[in-house]
Amino acid sequence: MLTLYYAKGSSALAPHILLEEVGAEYAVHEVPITKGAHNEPAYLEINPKARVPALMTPNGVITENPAILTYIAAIHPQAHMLPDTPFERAEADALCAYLCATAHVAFAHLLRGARWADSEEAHASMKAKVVNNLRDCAKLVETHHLKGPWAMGERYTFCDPYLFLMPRWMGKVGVDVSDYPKLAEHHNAMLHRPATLAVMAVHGI
Ligand SMILES: N[C@@H](CCC(=O)N[C@@H](CS)C(=O)NCC(=O)O)C(=O)O
Repeated sequence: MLTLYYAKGSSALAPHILLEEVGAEYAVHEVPITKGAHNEPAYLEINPKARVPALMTPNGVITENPAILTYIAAIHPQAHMLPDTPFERAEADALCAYLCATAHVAFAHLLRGARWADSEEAHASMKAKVVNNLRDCAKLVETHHLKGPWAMGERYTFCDPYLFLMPRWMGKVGVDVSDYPKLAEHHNAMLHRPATLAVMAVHGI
């Protein structure tokens, strides 16, 4: 049995959608980060990083979206969510790494500046960079990481629900996804999948 620790509207949307897509047997456990539940001792025992998502598996806990997504894909081979060749697998991993280490971190500078600096002035300066940094990320992904209609081309794979998050981050700072036609088409296609809609309903978005 798998248990996904998630917060509503967070990046846990990605593995949550993938769990639905593959028809996994799973439970969910809400960790309301707006109430600080991710900093409570009980949750820190699950994920000492104090972040969601985390996935409890029969072998232990997995953290970090790229690792959680590939694990879900790997243990549900019938759902065919991994790319077919080692090269394509590396391309999909590169997209997930970029979303995790660059795009999500660029977005985090909006509200989490205290991680990197103490002064109000520094926080304001970091916030001011978010729009342009997310524009750069969107252009890069649109040009180099999104084959269309799905990230890896004709077939939906484990990285698509993660890519779904990017227009959400962009929208929070007023960057319009329609400026990026392939990304907009991808987002729209995601919004037509029953798994996406079912999970969005659980998250109340
Ligand atoms: N690199 C991590 C990032 C996880 C992350 O930052 N999650 C956010 C929610 S989207 C969180 O838990 N934020 C709480 C905080 O920053 O205190 C991953 O991809 O899983």
